[in-house]
Amino acid sequence: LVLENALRQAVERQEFVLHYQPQVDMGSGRVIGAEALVRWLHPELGMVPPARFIPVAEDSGLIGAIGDWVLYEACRQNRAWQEAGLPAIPVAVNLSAVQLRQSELHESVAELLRRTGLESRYLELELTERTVMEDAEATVRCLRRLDEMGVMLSIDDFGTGYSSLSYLKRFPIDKLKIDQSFVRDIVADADDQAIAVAIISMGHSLRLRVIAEGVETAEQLEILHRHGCDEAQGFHFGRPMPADEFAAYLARRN
Ligand code: G
Ligand code: G
Ligand code: MN
Ligand code: NA
Repeated sequence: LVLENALRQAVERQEFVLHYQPQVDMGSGRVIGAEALVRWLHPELGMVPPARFIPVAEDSGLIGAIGDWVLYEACRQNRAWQEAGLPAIPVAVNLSAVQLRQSELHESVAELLRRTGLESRYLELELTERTVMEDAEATVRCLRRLDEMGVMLSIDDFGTGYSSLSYLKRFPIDKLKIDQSFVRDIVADADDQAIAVAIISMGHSLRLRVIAEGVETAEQLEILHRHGCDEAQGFHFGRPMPADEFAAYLARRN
């Protein structure tokens, strides 16, 4: 409850910032995306990680206001980068289950794109495997509307839940994100490697792009690249960083 009250104030006082983590094309080495990750800078507690406050936000209903702000800020920032002449890349925003269940989600996303002037193809929405499978029929309808608008869609933490393959086929998604738990020990653990390879192969069979999360070393990268993984994200390329640092990184790398 203490955290919930502090979070309520944080919404009013605008204590949130977004950090951005690069996503890199394995073939060319170019930055082809950025994942926006929210940070809460509390005046006394310091930086509160999202893993601590997002669940509180979901239970208290504050996720609506926080999620709206995150979406707006990511789109506004991405549009500003484009206007400053930086290479145009999509920004990926994490959506919680509560946000996906809003019946008017596609309308608020359309309104947000109008307001910020960002083209829909430069917004990507990340949904976890758990979130999309929770109410798969409703998810299909919702994702179809977003897909028709031209928004990119990806499944986050893939491999940690259990997707029905028939639903995976019906979701109009663009990308699978291999969960970092399979990447961490991919060099030494044959089972993790087998799972990652299976996800890449299945993703490609369904004509999806596949990105590996949590890539920290050149050895991990080499194995993933050898097995045809399309993209990578992780500390090996860059940590989540403040907007100005990310802009400098993007300008330097591309
Ligand atoms: O940022 P960090 O690397 O600590 O992220 C921890 C978790 O918080 C991840 O599971 C990430 O998806 C989630 N997260 C980060 N930013 C957001 C956000 O804006 N909305 C939601 N729903 N989850 C987020
Ligand atoms: O669940 P989601 O994929 O949205 O969360 C991303 C989380 O993973 C963030 O907390 C981010 O800081 C973290 N992360 C990103 N890259 C790496 C990495 O290379 N290693 C580790 N251990 N964590 C990472
Ligand atoms: Mn994510
Ligand atoms: Na993830």
